[in-house]
Amino acid sequence: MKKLWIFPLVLLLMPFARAESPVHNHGHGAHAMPMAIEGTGEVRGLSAKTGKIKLKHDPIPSLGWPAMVMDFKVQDRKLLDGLKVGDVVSFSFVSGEAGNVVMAIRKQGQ
Ligand SMILES: [Cu+2]
Repeated sequence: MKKLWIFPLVLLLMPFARAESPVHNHGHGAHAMPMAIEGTGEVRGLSAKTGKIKLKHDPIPSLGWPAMVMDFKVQDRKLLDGLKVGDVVSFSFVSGEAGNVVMAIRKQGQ
């Protein structure tokens, strides 16, 4: 009769297996469904208030995107600290149901 108690045990453990620590949610996780995509570009605008950044990005072949100017959300508004219009950046983002969300961004050469 072992199976009878193993099943509830699995159910009990599931919430722990599913919980994702926000600390680890930085775009490198193998657990994240949308893969982080790398890009480079130039900052055209940003708003810490709305948590958005406008980037003129280079082509992104893995998505079939040509170079363009577009808005991204940022995963954390702190990512915008120290950035200004005109900065050349490399960044990683995920493209999914929540839109295009920058997970990491840094000035090139840093
Ligand atoms: Cu684009």
